[in-house]
Amino acid sequence: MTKLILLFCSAILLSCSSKGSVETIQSTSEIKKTENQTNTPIFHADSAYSYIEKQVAFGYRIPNTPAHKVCGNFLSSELKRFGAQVFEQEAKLTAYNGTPLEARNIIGSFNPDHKKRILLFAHWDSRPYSDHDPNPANHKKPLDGADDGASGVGVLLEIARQISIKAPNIGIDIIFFDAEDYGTPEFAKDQYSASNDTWCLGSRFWGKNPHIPNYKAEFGILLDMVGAKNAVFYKEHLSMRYAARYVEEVWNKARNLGYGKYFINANGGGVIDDHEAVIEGTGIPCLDIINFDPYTSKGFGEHWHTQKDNMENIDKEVLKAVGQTVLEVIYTR
Ligand code: AHN
Ligand code: ZN
Repeated sequence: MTKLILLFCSAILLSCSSKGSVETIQSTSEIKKTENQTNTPIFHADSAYSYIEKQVAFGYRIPNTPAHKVCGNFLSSELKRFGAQVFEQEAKLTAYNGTPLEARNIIGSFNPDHKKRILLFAHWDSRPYSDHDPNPANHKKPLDGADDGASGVGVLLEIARQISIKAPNIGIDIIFFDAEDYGTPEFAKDQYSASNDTWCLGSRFWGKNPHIPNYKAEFGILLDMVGAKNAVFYKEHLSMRYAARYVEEVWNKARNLGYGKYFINANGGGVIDDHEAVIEGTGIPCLDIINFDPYTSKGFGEHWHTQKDNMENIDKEVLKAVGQTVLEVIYTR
């Protein structure tokens, strides 16, 4: 009898606790959800913006110049400060017109022993010419490169800062490539070859001589011109050819975060950029987040390779969209 009563009681208890546990399950799943949303650190667009200002304030980051040297030292020391193992790769390269360029690729590795890695990269040099400026008197003038160069680096420095605060579950390599933007200017196309390989000299060198032999990463993301007002990021051609599943992942994450107005869910054109040499040299699938609109005559924004590529054209909301999306990709792995 006592056994029966006990059984009866435990049945009531069980039903109570099971009811309770259902509630607990519901609430933990809710907690889990909010936890997941905050698992990804918050990208501080103000910080990325100041990093862009800082680079521009050094002056033109043109290889062989003092401003270039000082800016390179700064980038390297910031990566170290954030706990990265830093490799500096120096290379003597040759510009389209025969000018020898003292180039420097700057590489920061976080969690260097982890097998699972993502590669993030941008170019840190700025173009010595404004050859697409509407005023021909400006064609031979250097430009600030707030968007073209500094924006990608600024976003990656803020990502590095976030990694230093909270380590992700994977290894991250950040590469700042040099001498991307020394390609044959419009005004010299009759005199010199204007082939694609006058661009992206730093990444071409690294592709053939990676800082670690047989360097591998699951995939790579290039950030190029990710800071201008009204930027649009279409799915770039080479990226779709070699890294379609990662393009879809990045664009889906951006849309889910509410950045679908920047990350357009459509194919755009192909561009010459640093991802090509990385893909060719290492076989790592890479994608390019680049402001290129195939439905405009210039493709790149109106400010591209003009004197207007300055701080006035930098939009924190765009930096936020790109930076938060990339952080989401990193911290959901
Ligand atoms: C051209 O398509 C000529 N250039 C794209 C690479 C680039 C230049 N990115 C920034 N500046
Ligand atoms: Zn450029």
